[in-house]
Amino acid sequence: MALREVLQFPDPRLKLVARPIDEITEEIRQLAADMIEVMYDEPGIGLAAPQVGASVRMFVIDTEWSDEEVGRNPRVVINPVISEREGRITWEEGCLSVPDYSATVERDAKILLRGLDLDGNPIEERAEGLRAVCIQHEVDHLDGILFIDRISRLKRSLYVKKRRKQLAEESTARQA
Ligand code: K1U
Ligand code: ZN
Repeated sequence: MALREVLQFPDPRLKLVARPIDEITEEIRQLAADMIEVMYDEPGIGLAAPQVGASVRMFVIDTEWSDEEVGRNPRVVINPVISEREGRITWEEGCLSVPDYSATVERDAKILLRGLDLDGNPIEERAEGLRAVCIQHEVDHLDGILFIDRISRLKRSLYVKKRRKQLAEESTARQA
C-alpha cells in the first residue's frame, strides 16, 4: 500500500490539539506501523500522528537508526506526558512538515517521558540531548505546535513569506 502522506505547513490540521487514545485498537496498531514506515522513508528521527492526518496522541521515534534494518529500534509512545524537566538546551531543529527550513530552538535539556506502548504497558524513559529535543518536538505536534512557533517573530515571518512564495511557484508550475 502507498505510504501515508506527511502534511506540510500551513495545513490547518497541524494546528489541532490531538485527542488521547482510550483503546489500542487494530486501527491504532496499523497507524503506528505506517508511521514507522514513513519515518524511515522520509527520512526522519521522529513522527507524530497529526503529521499523517491522524489527530490522536501518539508518536514514533528512533534517534539512532542506521540504514540496515538491524540498526533500527523504533519506539511507539501513546498518550505521552513529560513529567520531569531539568536545564535548558539549544538545538538546530528541522521538521518533516516544515519543508526546507531549520532553526535553533531552546528546550528542556533532560526530561522524564511517560506513556504507553502498543500493548498498553507503561513506558518510562529519561532522555537528554537530541532524544530529549525530539520527544519535546513530537509532543508539541500533539498540541498543534510547530517548532517555528518557538522561534522569533521575525524569523517565523521570514519563513512564512518564503513558504508562500514556494507554494505560489509550485502552483504556477502545475498550471503551465
Ligand atoms: O517530527 C518531525 O517532523 C521529525 C523531525 C524530528 C526532529 C528533528 C530534529 C530535531 C527535533 C526533531 C525530523 O526527523 S527532521 C529530519 C532529521 O532531523 C533527520 C533525518 C535523518 C537523519 C537524521 C536526522
Ligand atoms: Zn516536526
